Amino acid sequence: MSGSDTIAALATAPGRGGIGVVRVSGARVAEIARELVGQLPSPRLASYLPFLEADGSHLDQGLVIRFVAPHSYTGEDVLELQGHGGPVVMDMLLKRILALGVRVARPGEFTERAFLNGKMDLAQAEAVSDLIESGSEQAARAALSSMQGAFSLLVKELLERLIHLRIYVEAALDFPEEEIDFLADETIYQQLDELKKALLDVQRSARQGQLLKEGMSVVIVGRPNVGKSSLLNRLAGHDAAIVTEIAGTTRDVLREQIHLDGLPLHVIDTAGLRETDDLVEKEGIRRARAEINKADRILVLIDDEVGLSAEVQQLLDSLPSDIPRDRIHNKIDLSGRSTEIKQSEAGTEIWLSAKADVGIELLREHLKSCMGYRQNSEGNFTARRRHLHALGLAQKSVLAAEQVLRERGAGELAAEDLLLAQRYLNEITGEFSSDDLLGCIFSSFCIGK
Ligand SMILES: Nc1nc2c(ncn2[C@@H]2O[C@H](COP(=O)(O)OP(=O)(O)O)[C@@H](O)[C@H]2O)c(=O)[nH]1
Ligand SMILES: [Mg+2]
Repeated sequence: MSGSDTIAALATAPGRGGIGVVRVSGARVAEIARELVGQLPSPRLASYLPFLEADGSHLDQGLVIRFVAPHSYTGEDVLELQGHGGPVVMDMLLKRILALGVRVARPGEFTERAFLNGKMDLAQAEAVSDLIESGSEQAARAALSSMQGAFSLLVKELLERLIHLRIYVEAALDFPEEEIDFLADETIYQQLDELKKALLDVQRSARQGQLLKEGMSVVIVGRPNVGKSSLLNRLAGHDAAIVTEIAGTTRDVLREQIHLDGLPLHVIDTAGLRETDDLVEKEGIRRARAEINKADRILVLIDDEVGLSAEVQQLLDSLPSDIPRDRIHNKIDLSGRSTEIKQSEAGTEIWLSAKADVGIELLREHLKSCMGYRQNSEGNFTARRRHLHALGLAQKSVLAAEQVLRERGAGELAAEDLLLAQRYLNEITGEFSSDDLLGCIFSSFCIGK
């Protein structure tokens, strides 16, 4: 990245503040410093100096810190100027720096340079923004941990397993005259199993991390009139949806964005699922099904007076099996049951009343814990949809590799699938490690003998 232009931007929020920070990064920093503060400040030391206009008059004074490449945030020469945090003063300072031939930084450009200069990988760079954007203490802690490399480390461990496996498979292909038939060797399958398990673990944690960061979308489904819209209103804290005793009231998909202790939750109310000839309701049900398939979690609402009827059972059976679901038994004010939460084979079951406002707290707590809200948030990290996608593709490729190996003993195809899986994992951290694989092969196998 040396030779890239020098950029500057206000690093603190615009507006009034005790201090405002302008950051400059790039090859011309030393020159800018001489012009702006009349000297080259010692690296990493805070120097209290006047900021100079072109004619030598003072425009402000404050602390100046110079960082010398590569020991800076961006990995380039960096100058940080801490002036008085008023919009006019900051503007004057920035203008003066730009007049020295510096360009205004694009959003995220400092971090982008940090990534390009190898100061952090892509997942870490993304976590920087997640940390700044975080809406809850949990999310902030998790983002920090991603920024410090917790997630990247897990990905790196997966990559190591994967590369190890590839060495095995590729060696078998490169040296078919070797006496041992690597591909028939059980260790390959053992390694495959371990890799699959590790991949699942990381996927699970990343999923959690993504919920914490991006929030969880929860769709409320159930037979007509069980109280879905009432529950949505209760969670939202206002009358978002129309509630009547007429079955089929809700036809459109309704969304409410709420926060549970800072964790974003997208609650989606849908038309009741039933057979109907009403054209509008039919369309509503079609849309409800579409929402269900996209949801992170399904709340199946059941009228506690009716219980698990054949219709409810049918509805439960019709839900996608790969999305977690909870059974919420509503209207306990009518059935006379008391509020309760319990784990059963069917998942979590909660008894409450949306109308009487009983047991809603149990549901809120449950949803929070599904999103990774824990008092002790150690081990959490944030992840993004992109990461989950890449992990999913890597998993698919690994499964494909296993299949062609087991069913056809096709080492070449398996090697290709494994290489693909490696690419997907590399996408997460953004590092394209070309084929350093050969180096690995030679160092871990005694080929020459
Ligand atoms: N007694 C009682 N009635 C409820 C409760 N929840 C909803 N209802 C009533 O059930 C009817 C249908 O509610 P609604 O929220 O529109 O159900 P939806 O069709 O599933 O959206 C309305 O008359 C609500 O007032 C509850 O917890 N207890
Ligand atoms: Mg409704």
